[in-house]
Amino acid sequence: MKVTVLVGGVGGARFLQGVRELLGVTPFPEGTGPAADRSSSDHSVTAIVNVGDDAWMHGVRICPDLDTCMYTLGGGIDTERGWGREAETWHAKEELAAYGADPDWFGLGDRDLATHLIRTQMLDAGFALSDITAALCRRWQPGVRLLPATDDRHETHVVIDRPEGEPGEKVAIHFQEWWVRHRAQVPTHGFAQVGADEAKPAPGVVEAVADADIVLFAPSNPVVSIGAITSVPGLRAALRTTKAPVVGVSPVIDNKPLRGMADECLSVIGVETSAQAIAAHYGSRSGNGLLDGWLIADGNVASVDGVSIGSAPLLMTDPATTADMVRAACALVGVDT
Ligand code: GDP
Ligand code: FO1
Ligand code: CA
Repeated sequence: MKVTVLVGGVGGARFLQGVRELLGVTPFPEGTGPAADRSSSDHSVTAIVNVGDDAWMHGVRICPDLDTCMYTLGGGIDTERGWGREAETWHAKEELAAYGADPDWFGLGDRDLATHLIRTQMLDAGFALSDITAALCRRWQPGVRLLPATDDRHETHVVIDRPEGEPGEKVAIHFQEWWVRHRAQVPTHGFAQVGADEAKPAPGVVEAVADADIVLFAPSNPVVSIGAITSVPGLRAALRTTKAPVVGVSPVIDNKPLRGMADECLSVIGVETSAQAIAAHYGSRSGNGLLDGWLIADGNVASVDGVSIGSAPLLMTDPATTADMVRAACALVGVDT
């Protein structure tokens, strides 16, 4: 079976652990790693990963959601923080601060920096982000094919009131500045993808959607993770036309996101923080939207015409529990796992 999952960072990575637990490992890059020597799994899992968070900092390219997925699945993540490397040290950050280097609000860990240095060297040498990701995954063996949604620039920027500006004056800042520096606590008007006009899906992305047996939306941030992926030109059309059923999993339980600032993002686009409102925002494929199925937490309610609604425990406490959640998402549209 071919399973394709749209993912952001922490929520996406934990969901992928459940998918891998349920279906077994996918050799990635093809022909390498533990799964290559075993024909134990007839399944293949492809993750289409958000790149809207990506940024240049101190001359290196950071891809937080790709790295969060890679480190989580590869066993190198700092599980407390949810991003960056375990056993991290911060000497480079301290030295940069001693020089007064900008930005001083973003932390690059010493171990993590190695990933960014290799990525940046490969970008400079002309490699595509999708090829670089495959190269980095030779080390981490995530057991899932990780594809950036696009190899092109497609960064999320956030429109806020210009600090100390005239009333009504606005400015767009990079998503990381909004998220990390301002913690989303500034008057905010909207999101925009910089580069969206030119961007195209990375190689393999449209095929992964078109040829899938099921497409899943991880319980990732509906706005700046899933929304940023579906705004890559061609992605929405691929999702609307695939023969595979498309099933989303709610990132919200009892009207609260589990972590992160999904509620701030949702309120900017005028969507309530509820399983119902997020499902209505994604919409039904039988209408103009993206979903055939929507999995919500036991005890919650949602109803959208044309969308099958199911419920299950949605806390991703460990890969085995998350695997049950993935199984429930598949069963909702009659896909046996
Ligand atoms: P980010 O890129 O690191 O912000 O991570 P994602 O966009 O992939 O996921 C963030 C979302 O994951 C948040 O909105 C959380 O509500 C959701 N999330 C985190 N843990 C859980 C969980 O255990 N269950 C569910 N259903 N959602 C979760
Ligand atoms: N999040 C922070 O809150 N502060 C940081 O200094 C920070 C650094 C950082 C470096 C690499 C990386 O992959 C992620 C990093 N994050 C940091 C997390 C990241 O900003 C966000 O959580 C995501 O982009 C939202 O998904
Ligand atoms: Ca993210």
